[in-house]
Amino acid sequence: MNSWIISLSVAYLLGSIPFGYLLVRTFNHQDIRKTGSGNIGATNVIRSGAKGLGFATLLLDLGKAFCAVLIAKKLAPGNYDLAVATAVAAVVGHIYPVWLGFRGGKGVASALGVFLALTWPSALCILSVFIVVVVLTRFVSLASIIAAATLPFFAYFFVPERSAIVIAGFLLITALIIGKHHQNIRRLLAGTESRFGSRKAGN
Ligand code: NKO
Repeated sequence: MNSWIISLSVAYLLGSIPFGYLLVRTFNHQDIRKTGSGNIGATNVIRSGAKGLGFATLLLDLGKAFCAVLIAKKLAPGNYDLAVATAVAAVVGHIYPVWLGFRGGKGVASALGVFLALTWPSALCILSVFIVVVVLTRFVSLASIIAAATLPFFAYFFVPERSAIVIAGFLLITALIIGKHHQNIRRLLAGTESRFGSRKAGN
């Protein structure tokens, strides 16, 4: 029981570190939430003109989530239910950080981080889907939504255990990511979503 409490709270806290917001505030003295899409994720940091900070945001958001799952695996080796619940806690921390009034990112980089630690072949498949959609459409948001939708299938295929908690965890991560992209979905349907590499801010 102790390992559950420790893993889930450490994962939430790690996940809730808003690296995109912190890096842009520290180095560019701007509030990333007030530019472009207003998101604190790597895409919007790059969109704001801070390429280096954007890549750092991607790596740090991915890394914090990866570490959260590694800690769970160390605390309770072989407990896959706990590892998946911890993955959910890390993504929830990123999307709903207490520090930013529970208004955080969209969970894309952190989902990739947790799946790299949970079942890396599934992460590579999800990443491939993401890359194909970005190359074809240049919509990062659409790539994130489609990658998130395929995530439970790849994860189900590659996981060593298929308990109810594991499956519910995968579906929850997908639902959280797609739900957080509701404004992007509206813009995609309206034809006003900004494409990666274009200067237009996607409000
Ligand atoms: O600002 O609303 P926006 O247009 O920024 O952002 C939409 C975007 C938000 O997500 C991010 C995260 C960083 C994406 C950088 C892509 C680098 C490669 C990572 C691939 C992840 C694929 C796995 C997806 C799992 C669901 O969507």
